[in-house]
Amino acid sequence: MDDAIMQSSSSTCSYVDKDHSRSILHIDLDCFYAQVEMVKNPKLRSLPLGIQQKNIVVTSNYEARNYGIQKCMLVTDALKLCPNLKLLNGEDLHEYRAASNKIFELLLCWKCPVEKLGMDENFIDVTKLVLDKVKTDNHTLVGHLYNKPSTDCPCGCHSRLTVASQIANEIREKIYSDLGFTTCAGVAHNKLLAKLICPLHKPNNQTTIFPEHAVEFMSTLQSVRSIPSIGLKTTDTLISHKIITVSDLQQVSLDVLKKIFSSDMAVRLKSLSLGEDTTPVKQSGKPQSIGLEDSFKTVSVKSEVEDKFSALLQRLLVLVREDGRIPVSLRVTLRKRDAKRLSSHRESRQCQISPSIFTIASGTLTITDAGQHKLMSIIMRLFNKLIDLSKPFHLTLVGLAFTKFQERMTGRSSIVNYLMNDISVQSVLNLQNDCDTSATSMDYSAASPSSSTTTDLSDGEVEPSPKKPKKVTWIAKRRCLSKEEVASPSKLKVSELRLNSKELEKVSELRLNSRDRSLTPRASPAKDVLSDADTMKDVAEGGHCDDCPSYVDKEVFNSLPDEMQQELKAMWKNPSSSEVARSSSRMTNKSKPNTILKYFVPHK
Ligand code: DCP
Ligand code: MG
Ligand code: MG
Repeated sequence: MDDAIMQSSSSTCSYVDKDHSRSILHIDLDCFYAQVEMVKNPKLRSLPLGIQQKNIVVTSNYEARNYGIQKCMLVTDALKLCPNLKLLNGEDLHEYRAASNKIFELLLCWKCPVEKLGMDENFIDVTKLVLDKVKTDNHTLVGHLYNKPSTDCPCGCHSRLTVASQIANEIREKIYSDLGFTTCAGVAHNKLLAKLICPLHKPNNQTTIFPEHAVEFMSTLQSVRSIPSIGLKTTDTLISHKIITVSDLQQVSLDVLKKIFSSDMAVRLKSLSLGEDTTPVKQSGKPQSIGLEDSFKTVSVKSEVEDKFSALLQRLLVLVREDGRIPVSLRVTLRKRDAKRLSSHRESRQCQISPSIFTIASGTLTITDAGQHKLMSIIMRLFNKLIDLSKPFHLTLVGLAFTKFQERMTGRSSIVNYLMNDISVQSVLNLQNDCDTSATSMDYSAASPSSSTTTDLSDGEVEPSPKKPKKVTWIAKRRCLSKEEVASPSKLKVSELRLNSKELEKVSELRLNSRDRSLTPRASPAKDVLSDADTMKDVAEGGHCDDCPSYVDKEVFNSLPDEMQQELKAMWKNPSSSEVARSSSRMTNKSKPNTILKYFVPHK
């Protein structure tokens, strides 16, 4: 690296001034896919085992690694190293995902923020837990320590990280005793160091690093690419400026970096090279999208593509069923090979789909044959838009993903959110009666999650995304709605609540759109189909809700989450202070887009 762009890193090593208050763990499963197979079939433990996807060994157990087998090695090369290698097909990720979810759920038991990172890794912020424990007794570090400390850090981080190492050990033991998996853990005061130190003593071990050794540890990383948030493009740019190792990055002056990158990026890169990272552990929820891809040599015939999609869809539906949310958007991805240029590129198209394609039976997401048929026709329609069938085509990958889901919030949030959430989906129904076609020029670009993905709203299977309750968007699409596509399963929530209450009486000139309700797929007949008369009727039989007004269906009330029951009770005690009451008072204001009004259609 050029001397001219180097500066001494000593001035940036003053770790004592930095904030070391957090205690972060990074936990990674050992040879994950292989372990899942070994837990399922313990006889495999003594064999060298490789997990094969296509012609690649994506991972292998440590027995096989003794032969020199590495992740993502060609099967042929792996077999040369270890002719006795037992190979299992790992293309169906179903069981790996299930194991991953079990581990995540187990980690939640510590009541600390857990951030899932890929299938076999999680960050856990144990700061609070450590603060509770650090006051008691003397603590001994568990596992390895990256370098002995020369002096104690005045902020007390050594003691805290020592306690964190005990918690890491406790968690790892629990994962092993409950689920049978061995893991590695990294313990540090930030995510970057915890992740990078984690694999230092593999397998089945853990390593702690104190902040004072961050700079030195980072300087041992050979490539800037080893830093998790430095991607391929940044790596290439750095390399083109002869910044290759993390040590190079530590030494290059910030001014020089600012000439190459934006100021923020330059500062971030510099910090990362020094092992500094302030990003929080963000509690993971459900994934934003659920997708599968299938890659192959070449497919050039439409019927073959259809078969590939059909097989993918079957597998994807299993995942969606497990997830439990109702998909409202579907993306199709193709990788096209350009035979002339010997290159390939991906293209995607997505469209919104009606939640009514799915049904909820006994709390489980299901899809009928007709629903599957419909999904296949949507997929092939998107495919037709991506491929000009009048010309030859060569595909090397097809992918399917459900990219948006209808939230089914319960209890955790205000009842107003519960309702609002529905409103965004529900409102499309109202557009049957309330249409303004002049709004078709609405800019839809915001709905596209990435530049490589186009959101196709011209498809028949349209329904507004729950997160984007833009009335005009729905208006633009309303002409495409077929009868069965206008149902909203979330509508059931309204039916369940039977908000045919005093609040609703305030807008007695409004009526529930009974046609919409009868289309609610999730609803049992007893609950979902309320006639106009029902909406004002007293249904006070059954249930144990002593505080309920007489017009409330007590059975339905009792089936609501506790928090929601409490919220309703509070509302009934003091209507003026409740969110719902506020919502209902807004109901007469037609200009507000997100009011409960959207559930109702004015009498004609
Ligand atoms: N995986 C994959 N393709 C890759 C890398 C990994 O399909 N290029 C899969 C197989 C792994 C799993 O992801 O089992 C987790 O990846 P890790 O990098 O954590 O590797 P392992 O858990 O297999 O091994 P290690 O013990 O090194 O963590
Ligand atoms: Mg792993
Ligand atoms: Mg991993």
